[in-house]
Amino acid sequence: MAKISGRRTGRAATRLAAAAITAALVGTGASAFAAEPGDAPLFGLAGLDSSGASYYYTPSGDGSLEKRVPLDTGWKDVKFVGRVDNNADNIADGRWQVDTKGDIYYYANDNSAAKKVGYGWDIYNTLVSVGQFGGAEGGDLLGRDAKGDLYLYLGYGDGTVTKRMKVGYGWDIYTDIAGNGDLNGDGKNDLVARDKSGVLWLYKGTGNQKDPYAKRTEIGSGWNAYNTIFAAGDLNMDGITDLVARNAKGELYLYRGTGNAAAPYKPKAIIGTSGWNTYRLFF
Ligand SMILES: [Ca+2]
Ligand SMILES: [Ca+2]
Ligand SMILES: [Ca+2]
Repeated sequence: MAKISGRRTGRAATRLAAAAITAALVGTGASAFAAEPGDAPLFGLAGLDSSGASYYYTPSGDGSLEKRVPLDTGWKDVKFVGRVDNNADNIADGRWQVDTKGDIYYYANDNSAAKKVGYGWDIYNTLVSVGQFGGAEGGDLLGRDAKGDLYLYLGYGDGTVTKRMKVGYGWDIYTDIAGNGDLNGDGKNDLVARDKSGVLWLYKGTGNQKDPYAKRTEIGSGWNAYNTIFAAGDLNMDGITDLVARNAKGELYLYRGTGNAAAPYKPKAIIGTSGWNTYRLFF
C-alpha cells in the first residue's frame, strides 16, 4: 500500500516468510512431513484487524495455532490480502494487496520495493489467491465482480499477472469463495463456494486455464453458521489443504482436508475459542 514504505513492508514480509518456514522446520518432527513436499500450501494463518494491524499464527503441526505475533500496522486501507507461492515449494513468496482505491500491489518476501500490478480492482467484491490454477508455476488470482462474473488472472511468478480471462458467470449466488490447494488428491488446485442457503460446493480444478474447473458437487449444508470461510492451506501439516471457518461468536474452526472429493473435510475441530471476530480479513 502506498502508505507502507518498501523497507518496512519488506521486514514484515520477511518475518512472515520466516514464520512460515519456522513452522515447516520446528516442533513438528519428521512424521508431520510424511506427505511428499509439494502436496499443500504451508502458509500458516494471518489476520488483519480493523485498526489496520496484522498478525501471524504459526501452525503447531497438530492443527492448532501458536500464539499470534504482530506482522505490521498501517494497513487500514487494505481491502484484500492474498499470499502466493510462486515457485511451487508451498511456501509463500509474497502477497498481493488491493487498497480502497482499487490499486493492486505485490510485495515480495524480500527487501524489494512494492510493485504496482494494476488498478481498477475495486470492481471485485471477492478475490481469491487460489494458487496455480491454469498457467505456469506462479500462483494465480480469481476475482468476482458485482454481476457475478468470475475472472482468472494468471500469475507470472514475479507478482505481475496476465490480462484477465472470464471463466464463469452466476457466481453472485455465493456468499464466500475460497481455495488454496488440492482437495481431491489429483494435484490440481480446487475451489469451494458457499451459497446463500449455506450449502458448500466443491469445484474441482482442471488445470486448464480456459476451463479451469469442473461442474460443482455438493459438500454439505449448514455453512451459514459461519461469517467467514478461508482456505489457509495446510494447517495440520498432513500434506492436504484445509479450511478455516469463523462464527459470529468469534470461534475459529478447522476443517481438515481428506483428499477425497466425496467428503473433502473431516468433522470440524475448534482451534480458537474466542476473539477471532477481531479480524476483518484472513490471509
Ligand atoms: Ca515459494
Ligand atoms: Ca484437485
Ligand atoms: Ca491438512
